[in-house]
Amino acid sequence: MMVKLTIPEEELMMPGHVGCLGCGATLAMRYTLKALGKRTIISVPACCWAVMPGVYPYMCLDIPMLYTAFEVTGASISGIRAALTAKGIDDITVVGWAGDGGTADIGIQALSGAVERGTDVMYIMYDNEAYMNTGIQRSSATPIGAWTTTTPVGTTQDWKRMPKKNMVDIMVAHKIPYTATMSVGYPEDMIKKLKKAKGIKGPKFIHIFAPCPTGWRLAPDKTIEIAKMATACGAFPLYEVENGVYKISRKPKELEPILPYLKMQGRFRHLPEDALDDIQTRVTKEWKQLLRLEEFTAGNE
Ligand SMILES: Cc1ncc(C[n+]2csc(CCOP(=O)(O)OP(=O)(O)O)c2C)c(N)n1
Ligand code: SF4
Ligand SMILES: [Mg+2]
Repeated sequence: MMVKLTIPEEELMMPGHVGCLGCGATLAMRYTLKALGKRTIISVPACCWAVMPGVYPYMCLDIPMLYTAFEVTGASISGIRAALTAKGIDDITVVGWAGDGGTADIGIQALSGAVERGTDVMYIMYDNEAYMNTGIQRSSATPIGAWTTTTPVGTTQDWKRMPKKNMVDIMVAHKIPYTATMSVGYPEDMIKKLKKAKGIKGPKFIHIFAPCPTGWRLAPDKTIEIAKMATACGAFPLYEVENGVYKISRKPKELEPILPYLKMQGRFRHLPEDALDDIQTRVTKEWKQLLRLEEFTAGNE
C-alpha cells in the first residue's frame, strides 16, 4: 500500500549549508520552506542562520533573503510588508527568522511593536537555547541548569539559575491570532502548523525547537532523538494557541522522566541531585498548567 507523504517534496533549501554536523536549525529552515513555498521572503538578523546559507551567489536558499541588524527583525519585516502593499503585492509570506537571543532578548521590542500593530507577518524563532553563533553564551531562552560560556560551572558553579523565558505566553498576551510551538523532531506537525499559519491574516509567532549539538555538548547523530525526548518529557511541549484557545498537539498519557534527557547532554552534566529534582518538579508543574490552560480556554472557540 502507498503511504501518503505529508511532507512536500519541493526543496527550497539546497545542499551546501555551512552549519555544524547535526545542526537542528538547518532542518528547521528546510521544513519551514517546504511548508511556506517559493512565494516567501525572509529577513534574518545576526545568528547562525546569517552565516549558514553561504555567500551569494552560492547560497543554499532558493528564496529572497534580507540580512538585518540584530535588534530589528520585527521592524524589518514590517517594512517589507509595507513595501509589498505599496506595490499591490499580497501573495507573499513575509517571515522574520531569528534565533532565541535575537528574539527573546535583543529583538523583543521590535517584535512586540510589529505584532501589536497587527502586521501581516510570520515571525519564527528557531530556538537552540543560547547565543550559539558567538560561542554559546546564555540567552533568556537557555533552560535553567544549563552550562554556557557565560554561565560557567567550574569552581563558581554558576550555571543558569533563571528559568527559560516563555515567548509564546508573551505573544499570547499581545492577543495575536496564531502562535505555536514546534520541533524538528516532528516534521509533519511542523508542516501542518506552518501551512495553517500561512493562511491566517495578521501576526503569527512560531517557536521552533532546534537542538544544537555543538552548544549542547551532544553527539551530532542525536539531534532528532533529543528533540523527541524533549517533547516526551515535557521540557518542550508542542501546542498552538489560536485566538487565545490552547490546543496541545502531542499529549502523552504520562510524561517521561526528564533525567535521561538531561543526562544525554554535556551542558547539564554538572548538576547535583537536588538541582535535577528541582528541574523535574518545575517541568511537571508547567505541564499541569498547560493542561489546565487547554481545559480553561476550550470553551472560547
Ligand atoms: C547589536 C549586536 N550585538 C551583538 C552581536 C553579535 N552577535 C552576532 S550573532 C550573535 C548570537 C545570536 O544568538 P541567537 O539569536 O540565539 O542565534 P544563534 O546564533 O544561536 O543561531 C551575537 C551575540 C551583533 N551582531 N549585533
Ligand atoms: S552552533 Fe549550533 S545552531 Fe549554530 S550551526 Fe552549529 S549546530 Fe547549528
Ligand atoms: Mg540561539
